[in-house]
Amino acid sequence: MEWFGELKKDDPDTYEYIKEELSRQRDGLEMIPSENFTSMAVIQACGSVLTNKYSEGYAGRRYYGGNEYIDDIERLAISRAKSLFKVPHVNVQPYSGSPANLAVSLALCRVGDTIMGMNLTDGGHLTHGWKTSATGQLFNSVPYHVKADGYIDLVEVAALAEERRPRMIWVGATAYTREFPFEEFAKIADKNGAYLVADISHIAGLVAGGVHKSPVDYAHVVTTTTHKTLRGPRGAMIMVTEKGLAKDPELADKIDKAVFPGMQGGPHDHTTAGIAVALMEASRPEFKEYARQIVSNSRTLADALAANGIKVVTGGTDNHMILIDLTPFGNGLGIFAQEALERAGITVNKNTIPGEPSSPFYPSGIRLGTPALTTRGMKEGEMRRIGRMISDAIMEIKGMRMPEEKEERLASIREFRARIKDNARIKEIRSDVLSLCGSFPLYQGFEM
Ligand code: DSN
Repeated sequence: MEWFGELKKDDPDTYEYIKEELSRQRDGLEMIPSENFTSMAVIQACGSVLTNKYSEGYAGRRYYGGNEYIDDIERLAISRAKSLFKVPHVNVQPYSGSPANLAVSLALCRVGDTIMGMNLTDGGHLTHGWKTSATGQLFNSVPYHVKADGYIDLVEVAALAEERRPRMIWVGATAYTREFPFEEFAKIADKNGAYLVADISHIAGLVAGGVHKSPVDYAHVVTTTTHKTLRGPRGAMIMVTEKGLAKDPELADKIDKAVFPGMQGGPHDHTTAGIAVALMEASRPEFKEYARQIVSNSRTLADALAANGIKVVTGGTDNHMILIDLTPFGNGLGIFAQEALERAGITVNKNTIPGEPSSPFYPSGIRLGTPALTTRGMKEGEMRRIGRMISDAIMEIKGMRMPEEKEERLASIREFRARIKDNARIKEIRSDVLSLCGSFPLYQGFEM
């Protein structure tokens, strides 16, 4: 049977959109640091008959019949995760990172407890206590920050923990380009009797590949999404460490109960199968080389950008991600840089920078990374070429300014979007991107 043959026949509209998205992924440089290209094996597991099954509960303890093979799949994913990350307990059922983090918060804390996490506009994640997230509304959230140089302010973390005595401290971020100081966080958490929870969503593949320190000896609980550097399907895992079980022998049970029945119903078994496949792939020797290459690419790209006159937060990177500070061009210009790059076929996302002078919706930076390009096989030479393209595209926002009024802002973005379409340099970069993509085929041999 032709793969997608039925979809093409039954629902040509949906089929066409998927086909267009495949072309978009193939013909552009995907540089959102939280995205990646899974293997076809992962896609096949996710696109399987497992999507038909209900299996509330855990392996061997389900609320539905017919779960013999689902149990095998979930056990396989768990045992691979345990061995890859060297932890005694793993839950692979969270639908994604945000529910995983809320489940951990509910398992470890009571409503109203004090929690600490990195401030959102400094690079922290919504679910680490930001005011508009349930984690910021249910708990008394005390944010910590980065210093002017962009590195986490450990002196502030220690002082806040001592003063506010949090029940739980998050270490992890969504826009932080330096190695996380897990050991220093553990000292602070232990001294104040707090749980330390490491959210390694962004760096899980780097930890698995041995190019970022693992939090497992330091944190009580570790959460991660599975679709970023780990290169699996969209999903998440919660891991309980030996240190966590030593602090509370019932921790694993509390986490499992918080996921189901606390927060979720039936697990997405097709995703669990995709996670199992991705974990197997991440345990192969070639994944270590992949992780090493991601970081080398990221460092080379950061150097190339800096050499071309672009300001990089902290002056560089230790991981897969780079944060560009656009304030030398003006405040709140992230959207313009994102639009210019998108028109050139380079996908990044606007992002806040430390000490953000504008707002999360109109931030002053862009965030980009190398996991997906590294999956396509690109190396240092390509990063230098891409560094030049990105710098040149960013130069095209020179002279822009973000107006104060909302209506004026929207008009200004619309006007920029229309103008950048006909920009000669952006057109040149677009053809360079296309030729580069042609040399690094994606999902070769797969056609729709
Ligand atoms: N949205 C993810 C990211 O892009 O980093 C985090 O949830």
